[in-house]
Amino acid sequence: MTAEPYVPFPLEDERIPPIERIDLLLVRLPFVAPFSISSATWTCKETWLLRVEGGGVTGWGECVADPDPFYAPETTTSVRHIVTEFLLPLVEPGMTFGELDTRFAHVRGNRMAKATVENALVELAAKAKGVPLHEFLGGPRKRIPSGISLGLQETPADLVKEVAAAVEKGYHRVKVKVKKGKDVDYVAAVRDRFPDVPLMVDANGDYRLEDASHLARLDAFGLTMIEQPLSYSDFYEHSLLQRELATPLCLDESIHDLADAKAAIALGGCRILNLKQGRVGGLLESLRILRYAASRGVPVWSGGMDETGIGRAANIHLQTLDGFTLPGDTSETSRYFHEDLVDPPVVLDDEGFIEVPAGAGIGVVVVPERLEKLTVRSDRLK
Ligand code: OSB
Ligand code: MG
Repeated sequence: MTAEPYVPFPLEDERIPPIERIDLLLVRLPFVAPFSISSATWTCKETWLLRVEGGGVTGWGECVADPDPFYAPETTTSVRHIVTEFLLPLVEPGMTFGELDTRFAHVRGNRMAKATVENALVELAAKAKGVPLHEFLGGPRKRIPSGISLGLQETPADLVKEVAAAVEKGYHRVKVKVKKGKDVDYVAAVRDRFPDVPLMVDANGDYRLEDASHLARLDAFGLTMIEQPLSYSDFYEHSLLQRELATPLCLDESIHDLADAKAAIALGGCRILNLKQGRVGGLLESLRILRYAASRGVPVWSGGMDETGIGRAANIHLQTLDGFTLPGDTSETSRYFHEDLVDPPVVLDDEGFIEVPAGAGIGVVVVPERLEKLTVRSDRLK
């Protein structure tokens, strides 16, 4: 079997602008409420921002790795190591993003670290050109649909209350976290109250193949999908599980790159993809996955990593591209933060859509006083 010829994206021919200064900032933003998934609880967003300055403009890249390895193997500490020791030394102004991608391929894995650097450089290049990120990537100016991810709750009644608030706000679809012992009863309570709301669940790998008949009970609720029911490292058992379920499976943390997406789709391990640009190495690899999934008729939506306004904006711009066929996990800023680093905050319009920022690059402005207040460590790298 011969591989299809690879058609490069316009982004691959864009060039990295001159760079005068690079800073790696560790920021910590308290959440409005703790956020729990089956494998972790977070009370704040703590992550790296990479700030790259040159030619009078600034590019920002936000890392999606957490301080802990409870969602994915990379951590803030591993990202710092990989970014400073291995990735930044490969960056040369004047080279194209295609060339950068080829160089980065020599560093195996560590795709959250790669995305941090690539995001900052792509934003710098878009700003140097004076164009919004979505345009730089080839996406039209349009609104994107909203979606919300609700953390694990104490009781089904608590969850119903959260869902009611989300529906009231106008979110286009609601995702609820589940784990063993907090699943069927919780979903049943939500469905009882909201028979028609587009609803899905995310287990973050809490189940095993032996739980197939239990998970099949979720088929009764008309969920749009079940996200990552099995291990963060599996495609094969997901393919076996999918045969036992009517509800489509979606993979999140087991997809790190295009090769993973191809394997998972070919095996039947997922019928829908959660694409997090920060998890798959950045925007270029996201374009590849998006194109591949579209060619296979696989719906894609944009996941989130409870990002600050910087990563949130990058996700919003990316979602203007064809291939994002379902509402994702892009919610209002206020769902996570009383105070964000950037202005303006993400808000829903009266039809539950999110506007794409119009300015150059990510189109949102980092507010210096808030950045200073929320930065807990700062390293000048160049
Ligand atoms: O599994 O999609 C996930 C947040 C952190 C880590 C993993 C996940 C999530 C979310 C929240 O579901 C998505 C968001 O609101 O940004
Ligand atoms: Mg998920």
